[in-house]
Amino acid sequence: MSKGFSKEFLWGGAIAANQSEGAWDEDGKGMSVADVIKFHSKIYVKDYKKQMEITSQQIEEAIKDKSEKKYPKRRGIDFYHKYKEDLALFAEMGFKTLRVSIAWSRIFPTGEEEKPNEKGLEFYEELFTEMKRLKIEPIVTLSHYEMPLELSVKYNGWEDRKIINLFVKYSKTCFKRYKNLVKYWLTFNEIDSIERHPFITAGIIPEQCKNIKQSIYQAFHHQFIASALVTQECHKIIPESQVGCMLTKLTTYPNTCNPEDVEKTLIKNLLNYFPADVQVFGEYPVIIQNMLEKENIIIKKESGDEDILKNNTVDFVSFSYYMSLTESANENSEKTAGNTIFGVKNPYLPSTEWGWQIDPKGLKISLLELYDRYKKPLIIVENGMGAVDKVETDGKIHDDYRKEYFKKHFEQMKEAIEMGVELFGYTSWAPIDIISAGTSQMSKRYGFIYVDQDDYGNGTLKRIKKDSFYWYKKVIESNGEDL
Ligand code: BGP
Repeated sequence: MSKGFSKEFLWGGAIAANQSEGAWDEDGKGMSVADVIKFHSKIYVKDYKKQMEITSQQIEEAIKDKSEKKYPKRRGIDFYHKYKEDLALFAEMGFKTLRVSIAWSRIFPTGEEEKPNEKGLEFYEELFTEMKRLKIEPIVTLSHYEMPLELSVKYNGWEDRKIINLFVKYSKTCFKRYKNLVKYWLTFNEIDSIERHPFITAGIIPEQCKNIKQSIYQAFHHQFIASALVTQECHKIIPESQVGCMLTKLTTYPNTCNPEDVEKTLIKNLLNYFPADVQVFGEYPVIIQNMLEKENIIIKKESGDEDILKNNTVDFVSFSYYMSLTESANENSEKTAGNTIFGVKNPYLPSTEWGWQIDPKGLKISLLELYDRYKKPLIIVENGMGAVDKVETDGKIHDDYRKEYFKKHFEQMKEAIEMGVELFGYTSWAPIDIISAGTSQMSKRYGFIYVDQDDYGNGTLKRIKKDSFYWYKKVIESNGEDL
C-alpha cells in the first residue's frame, strides 16, 4: 500500500499566458480572445457568466481601443519580460514542475499564417530552456483561453471544423520546436467549460449562433477531434511525451437526499465528466449522446471521426479543483455561492471572499471519483484560494488562511493516495499573483508571491514573498510530510 507522496511527486504551480505574460501586442503577437475581455470592478458580481459573455460590438470596440486599463489581461504581470526573476523564485521554493500555456496568437497571430511568428517561438524556447536549467519540468497547455481573435470573428471559433487543422498545425509547430524541452502536454484547459464560457474557451460569439447549444456541442466535437489528432502527432514527434486532458472538476452535492435531487445532481456530474470521457474512452458516453438527441442537438460528424477518437486517447487526466458546489433547490434560487451562480451555500463549509466554498474533503472525493472512473494517472493542475491579501507596514503578508487552505487539501490528497489513487503531481493555482480569469481583477490573489499591482494597473510590479512562500518551500522539501 502506498504511504504518502512518491519521491518523484511533481510539486509546483500553474499559470496561463493570458493572465500573466502581458506584452499582448509585442513581438508580432496577434490579438487573442482574452485581449477583449473587460475589467469587472465589482468583487461580488451576481452573474459570473455575464463577465465572459461578449458581443460583436464589444469586440469591435476592443479592437480599436489599445488601452490596457479596461483590458487588464493585456498587461498581465509582465511575465513576458520578468520570467527569469519569477522562475528563480519558483526554484527557490523547490518547484519540480511549472504549468504554463503557449499563447496560440503569439505563434500564429491570426491563426491562418503560412509560417509561424519566429519571435513567439523564441520566447517559449527561452522560457522552457530556463526552466530546464532550473530543473523545473514544463507542463504545457496548448489552449488556455488564448485562441486568435481572428478565428472567432471570421469563423465563430470552434463551431467551424476548419479550426481543427489550424490547431493541429499550431500544435505540431510547438511539438517540433520544443521536442527536446517539453514532455508533458495538455490540450484544452477545462475543456468542459465551453458550456459555461463559450467565447473564451471556443471563440463562439452568441449573436452569431442560430442555436447556441448546437454551436457549443459542435465546438465540443471539433475540439475532441483536434485533441485526438494532436495526441497522435505528439506521440509521433515526441515519442516519450505524455498527453493529458484537463477538466474542471465541479464536484456537486445534491440539495437534499431526496432521490429526485440525487438524480438531478448525478446528471449534472455526468455532464461535467462528458468531455473528459470522450478524451479518455475515445467515444461519446451513451447517456449524453441520448440526452443530446432528445434535445435535438445533432452533432455533425465526418466519416473516420469515430476511429480518430478511439485510436488517440490521452495518457493521463489533469483537472482543476477549487471548491465543491451544492445544487440549488431550483434553478432560479436567489441564493448563490458568492459571485458565481454555482448553486447554494453549503452550511457545512466556509467560503472565500469571492464565495468559493472551501472543501478539502471534496478534493479527496474528486480524486477517488476520477481514479475510479478513468483508472489513469492523475495530476491536479489547478487548486488554490483567491484572497484579498494585505501588505503589513513591515512589508510582510501574513497569509495564514492560504497555508491552512493548502494544508487541509494536501492532507486529503495524501489520504486518497493511501487508498490507492495514482496522483503524480500537483500545481497550485497560481504560485504568483496574476490576473483573474473570471473577473480580470488583480485583487483576487492566489500566489505565494505578491505582485504590487492593483485592479487598475497601478503599482511597481515588485514581487514580495508571502509567509506561504516559505511554508510551501518546506512542504516541497519534506515531500508533503511537513505541513
Ligand atoms: C480556472 C482557469 C484558470 C484560473 C482559475 C481561477 O477556470 O482555468 O485560468 O483563472 O479558473 O479563476 P479566477 O482567476 O477567476 O479566480
